Amino acid sequence: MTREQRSVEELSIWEDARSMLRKARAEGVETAWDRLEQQTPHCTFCELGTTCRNCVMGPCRISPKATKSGKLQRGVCGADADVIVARNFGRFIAGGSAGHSDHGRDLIEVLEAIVEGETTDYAIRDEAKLRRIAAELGIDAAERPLMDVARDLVDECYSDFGSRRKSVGFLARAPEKRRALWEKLGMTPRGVDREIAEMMHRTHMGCDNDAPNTLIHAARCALADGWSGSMIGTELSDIIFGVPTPSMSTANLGILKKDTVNILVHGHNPVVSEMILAAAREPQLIAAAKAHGASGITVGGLCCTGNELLMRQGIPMAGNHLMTELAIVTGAVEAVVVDYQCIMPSLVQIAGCYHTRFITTAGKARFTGAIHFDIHPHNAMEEARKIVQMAVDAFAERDPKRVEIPVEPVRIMTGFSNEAILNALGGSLTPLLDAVKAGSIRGFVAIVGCNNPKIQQDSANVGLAKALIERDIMVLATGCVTTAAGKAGLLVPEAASMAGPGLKAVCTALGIPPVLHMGSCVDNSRIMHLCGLIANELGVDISDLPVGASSPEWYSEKAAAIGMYAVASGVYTHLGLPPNILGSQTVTDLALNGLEGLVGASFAVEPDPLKAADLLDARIRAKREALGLKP
Ligand code: SF4
Ligand code: MSK
Repeated sequence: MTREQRSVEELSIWEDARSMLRKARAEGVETAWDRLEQQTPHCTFCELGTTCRNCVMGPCRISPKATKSGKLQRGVCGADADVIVARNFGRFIAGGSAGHSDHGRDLIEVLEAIVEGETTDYAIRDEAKLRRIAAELGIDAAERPLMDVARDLVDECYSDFGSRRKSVGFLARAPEKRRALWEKLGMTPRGVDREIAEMMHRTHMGCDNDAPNTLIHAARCALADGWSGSMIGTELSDIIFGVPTPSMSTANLGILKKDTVNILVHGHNPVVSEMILAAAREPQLIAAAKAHGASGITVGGLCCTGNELLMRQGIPMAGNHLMTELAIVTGAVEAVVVDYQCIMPSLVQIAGCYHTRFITTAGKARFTGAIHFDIHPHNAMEEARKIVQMAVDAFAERDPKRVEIPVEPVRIMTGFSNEAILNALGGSLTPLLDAVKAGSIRGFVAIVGCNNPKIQQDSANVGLAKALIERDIMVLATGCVTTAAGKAGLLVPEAASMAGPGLKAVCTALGIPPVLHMGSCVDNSRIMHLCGLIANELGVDISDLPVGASSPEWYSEKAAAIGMYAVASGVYTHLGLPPNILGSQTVTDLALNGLEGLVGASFAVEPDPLKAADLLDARIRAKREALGLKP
């Protein structure tokens, strides 16, 4: 039976998305929403997490109904639903942790190439931050030559990926109480690759067959991501490309220009996209674009590599996860240049429907049918120039009759690194904490993560952000929530008018929005660091703070890893839809309740953004009361 196609209004809250969905339908272009309909209903066993493919005695599946005969209650090896669900979830978390952390490792390799003189395309742009981070990690950083310090920092960061440490380097940023708790629970992350490898080992047939024990290690694996792999990615990106500072930019599909060569950068790592942007700003390539009749070159961002460039370079954002296909449908994109993660394979086919060049740049993220440039630190700028030239040449093939740019861009404010926040506060957290104590800011919620076509695009991301700021709860945004909040007008200082009276007064005084853009997915580590700083300042644990996290429209393994490290760090975390764990009562109870007793925080699942706001509000209220503050 074919289900009736949903209206474009049901699929997204945005006019730019709706217009492009209509155009895609008219032009016969298939999108993620079409494929979701084809995939629905999903396999119940897989949704519940009770399928196992970990060996070839299977695959096995566990019946959700407990039968009298006990049939289909255990896999061939004897694993029950609890074991299978926990193993699957553990591997899911390991996948996400690997994605963020391998991204972090790529930054170490770039820093190493700088130190060893293998590249001149990259440089240490923030010497002060390099010395500060090095000193924090115990390296003698004061008087020695910069490259000697940088070399030691490279070694220090690589060591975090190995097996010889008792705990990863940046863990010292967490409050002492938290670290003691992790130690007691066997959750202290020792090495990024070690925890990921051990997760894979534990979930092999015949290893860790105790669901809670498997989940403890899943938390440890995620903590290695949040407090090491991602944190290294963030800190080294700042050192190489600069610490973000507040600036203005624009967002939505209106950032594409009818008269410019339009290049979209997509993926996560700024290593390639920074070079594309630098090449696109070179006079000879701008002249080449003009020779083709364009007025210049626009570089726009998609997903998190867009966030990285938005934070540091102020580039405009074309869209978030579910806008990636639709951006090409405008017919106005000469090239989509990707690195890795969250890049739908369908982009190859959609680009093929237009004049768009789909260009891959990472050996670990090749797409059949794409144009590939193998980019490394030694050849990055040279290859970036070739890519931009290719985009310029493609402009001649653009069909103006197929171009539709549906909206005008909206203004957004970006660049809220922790350094920028501290700077805005005059160098100390005290004014911020005073506002929290006075109740002007009742608390903070980080809204992070993706889009998922199962949810009307950005309805929950935006609905939750609006509901929280109305209650004087400041929102911190990263990842794909950024463009959502930006399009809703929440990332400008004027949005203070949408906030409750206390938050409104603070934002107006500081000239900042009530929703602060703090970066990409790996930059959630900035938020963990900030939690550590605030907890240390107050002399409490992170779980005592009036804070929460939410991923209302998440889809990815990486988002699950972020949620897991947030909870394990003591941050109550809302998810708009559940992971595939509901087939195990034990695992579900642990995630929703049991973790509270262990780590002082748990997950909550709630699809309705207003009810989610109630849950987060209640949490903040309780934490404020416990700190002796008015709720
Ligand atoms: Fe089946 Fe056990 Fe093999 Fe999984 S590990 S496929 S449950 S026999
Ligand atoms: S890009 S992980 S869709 S936030 Fe970081 Fe967006 Fe989610 Fe990817």
